[in-house]
Amino acid sequence: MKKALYPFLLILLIALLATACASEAATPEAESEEPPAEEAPPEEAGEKVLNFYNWSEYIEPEIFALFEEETGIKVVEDTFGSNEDLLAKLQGGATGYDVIVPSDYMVATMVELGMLAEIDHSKLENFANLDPSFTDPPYDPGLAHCVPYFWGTTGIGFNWNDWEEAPSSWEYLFNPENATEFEGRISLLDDMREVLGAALISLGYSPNSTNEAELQEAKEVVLAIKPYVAAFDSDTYEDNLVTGDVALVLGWSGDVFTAQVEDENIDYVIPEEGAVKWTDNLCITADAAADPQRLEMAYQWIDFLNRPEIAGMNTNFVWYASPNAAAEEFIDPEILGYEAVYPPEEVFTKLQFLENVGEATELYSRIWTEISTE
Ligand code: SPD
Repeated sequence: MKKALYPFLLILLIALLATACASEAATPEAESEEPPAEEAPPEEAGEKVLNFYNWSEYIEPEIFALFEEETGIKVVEDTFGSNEDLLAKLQGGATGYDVIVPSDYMVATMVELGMLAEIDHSKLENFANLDPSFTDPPYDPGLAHCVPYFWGTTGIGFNWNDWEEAPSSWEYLFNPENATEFEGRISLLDDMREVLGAALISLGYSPNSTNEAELQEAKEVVLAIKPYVAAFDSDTYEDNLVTGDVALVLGWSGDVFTAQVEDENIDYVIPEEGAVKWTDNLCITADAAADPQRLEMAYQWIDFLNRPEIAGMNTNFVWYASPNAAAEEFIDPEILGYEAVYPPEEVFTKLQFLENVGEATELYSRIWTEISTE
């Protein structure tokens, strides 16, 4: 054999050895019970998937794994930042969502539009765990369509490092003189009903006003502080409070409390003039209800979330109040005793739900667009 052939033979030998090792390594995989995903797409493998459309950062992630472990159903979560975004997405033709989480007034709107299934309470073993004060809300009498998931309030988040006294009136947020102190460090929710609702309350009007003159006044209130507003943001304001990028926010109770866990100087106040209270609700889409398998999985998911220990675990993570009375024993006593999460009666009476304002929704949208573009 010519010496010149040695390198080629060596390469051939190495290649043969590598192939042998590779096929040995592949053997156990080939014998494993689970075929690689590319050989068996989820549908063929019978993988059960439930599509959940939820507010951002609004579930203890471990719950997905617990549910899948028990039922074999994989929950795929997608998130939205406002009720209007949720509605637009569904009206835009998204038919794949099984369980969605609209707030009170949006439940009423979606029922009117025929977008939600009726709920058969007998399919929900844990329905009885709900606090009776949540079982007959004005937006969904008798909970015919949805099951409340969390409830909370919309108020003012702040950092004690910036304040000597709590900013306990809407005046603190909407007063431009005050706002100049926090130039660029104010954040408002990216949510037309919440922002205009707070401005309306600050003026002494109903947050559900359909009166154009009142809404124009509310618009001026918001525009007056707009130069000092860093962002209209519903997703990251709690992080920005922690970093100090914002000093004053219009925010949702639990989001601000999760910021407080990071920095104890952060606090939340429900203004003395009153504020918006809300529930977010687990609802089955009409699309899912048309398919018996999707419908069944949706019931399983809603019922699982209403198990006392799961609902308790969820509140301990997101810091929003649970409408599930049986969950109380699983909720951290610190959260239960926190008046800003579970407001006392005298504060509770000053809270109002946002309502479906019907045709005036267009007026709200127009004013919201004017605020955004001015
Ligand atoms: N981070 C999720 C917060 C969800 C709050 N939903 C409030 C809706 C009020 N209309």
